[in-house]
Amino acid sequence: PFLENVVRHEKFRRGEYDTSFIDSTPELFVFPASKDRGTKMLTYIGNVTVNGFPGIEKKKRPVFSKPRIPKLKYDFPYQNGTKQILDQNGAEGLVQWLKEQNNVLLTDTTFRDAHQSLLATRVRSTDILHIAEPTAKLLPNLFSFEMWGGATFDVAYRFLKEDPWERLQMLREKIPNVLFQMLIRGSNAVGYKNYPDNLIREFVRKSAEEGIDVFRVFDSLNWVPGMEIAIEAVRDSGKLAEAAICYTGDILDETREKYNLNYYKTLAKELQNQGAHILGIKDMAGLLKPEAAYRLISELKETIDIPIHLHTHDTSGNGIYTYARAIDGGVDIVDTALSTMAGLTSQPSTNSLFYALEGKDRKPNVNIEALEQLSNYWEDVRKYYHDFESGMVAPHSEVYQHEMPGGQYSNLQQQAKGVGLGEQWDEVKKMYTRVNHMFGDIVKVTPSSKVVGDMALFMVQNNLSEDDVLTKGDSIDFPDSVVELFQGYLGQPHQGFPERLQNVILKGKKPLEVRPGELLPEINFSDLKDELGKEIGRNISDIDLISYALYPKVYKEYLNTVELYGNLSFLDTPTFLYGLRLGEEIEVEIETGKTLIVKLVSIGQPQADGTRVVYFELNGQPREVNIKDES
Ligand code: 3PY
Ligand code: ZN
Repeated sequence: PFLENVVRHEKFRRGEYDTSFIDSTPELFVFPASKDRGTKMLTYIGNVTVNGFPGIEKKKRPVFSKPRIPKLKYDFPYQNGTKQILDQNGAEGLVQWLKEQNNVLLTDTTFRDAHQSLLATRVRSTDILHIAEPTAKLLPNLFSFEMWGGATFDVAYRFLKEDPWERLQMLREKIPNVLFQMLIRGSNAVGYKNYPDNLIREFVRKSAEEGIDVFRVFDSLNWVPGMEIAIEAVRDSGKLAEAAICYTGDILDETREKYNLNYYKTLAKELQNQGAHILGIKDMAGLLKPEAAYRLISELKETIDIPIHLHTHDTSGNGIYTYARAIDGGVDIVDTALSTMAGLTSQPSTNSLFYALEGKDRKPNVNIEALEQLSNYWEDVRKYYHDFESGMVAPHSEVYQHEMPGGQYSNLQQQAKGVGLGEQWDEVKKMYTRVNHMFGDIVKVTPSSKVVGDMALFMVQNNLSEDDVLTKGDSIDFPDSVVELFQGYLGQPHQGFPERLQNVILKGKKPLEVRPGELLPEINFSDLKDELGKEIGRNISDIDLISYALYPKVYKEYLNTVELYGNLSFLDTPTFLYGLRLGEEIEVEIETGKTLIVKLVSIGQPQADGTRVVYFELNGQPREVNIKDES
């Protein structure tokens, strides 16, 4: 534990400790082989082999081929990119540089939104880290990598049992030349509720310090006060504040007045005045039709003078066309994913966009051969996560009706299965549309989209119609998230809440009229440090504190898992998800240069107490662990 404290300490990480004693007294560092780490890992492998992985059907480990690493050479030094421009010229310098570019720039979302939207956010750090260096060397001209934030933060702790900060730190080492971008939900940070202002500030400060350069800040109701603190904190950290408007509705539909071109222009001006360096247009569901994109972008270019960054999802199949028209309209940056992680609920494919823009003067400056070879890697890796695919195999133009964000589709589907509504998925989607209508046509993006999803599940489960809700609402116990939305805890929707429904849901409770952050008490980090310190008995870092403050329960569960199984991020994904086949042998590099060889020898019959003995060889030595068979 002492050493763990040392290596986690910030001074140590920054290389400010004098560590010359390591060289002068090497005997201090001769340890008996840690049996413990080996046993912990075998316990995990034994458990997942016997009981399967939570949330996926238990089955024998499928046979996977080794992911293809690019054949193109990348054994040369990193070429300088946007990261160096920011570091040398500051945020304003980078904005100036952006304004001077003619070719459209790209953000690659493969490491974040693409898998959030296709694979329920389940892609593990190891799979990203393995391809990070070739990606950075072969695609040095990207604007940024979107690689953090959104749902990746809590999914890392909750389901992958790994530390998202470690992902950031390790990726930063392998990608020193291109900006790192994250998605932050304004006052909801990387969570689903409003957090105290000082936690938002602290989270942004620390994320910037650990390597995030561009913060895409949005509010789930497009409510500017909900974004203020985050924007200010990003500016204070010297990084780029990309304030984003969530696109909803359809500016081409004259019968839908609520979110018209003027609405977007007014918001864009407000965000520029708030201090945005870049305006993001976050089309989280992929509702922005090609001609709407052209009109919106060209009008916004006339309205504001900061660069514009467009994000869409390809659910309808129209994404490339939308980008092509946005590029005609003058958009500066667009978000795409490598082709084998693109399309459908994910972003449009970088590879396809490259070809679509051939002959155009603003086509992006990227190496298509590199794109194809990097895509091969992801084609192979994606197979590991097959059980998390949503089952969508073709474009869904129905998205223009249900308006469900790409990142929500596969997650809500998992949620529906979890409550036994897997078979009624079509009904849930229809209900989602009706709930949006009942709520007064709100912006639907995390967390407001989750509330719409919760209500849709609740209504399908309880067989409730819109009418039932309004007439029998007094006796209905609505989901907490729905009550909180109508209380104003996620902020205020454009044109307010529908009053009658609000009264039914709140049952006399008073809604908020101010920014929730103004009412929440600030976090006392020193008390929190004592509290957590008592529980986990080691030095507490800023990172521990922030993660605990954001997700107390999830973070503690994560720590318990690490206590039980050790650091699982070293395991390859097939073993992490499916365990081993009988007789199968794997190598696990538990730290640089230290590799364990694990072989599954046999699995004993269940014993009277419900456990089985699982027999392994660890580095050639027989080892056994007792595993409770949950079946
Ligand atoms: C998130 O907030 O995680 C999103 O991706 C919203 O689109
Ligand atoms: Zn998105």
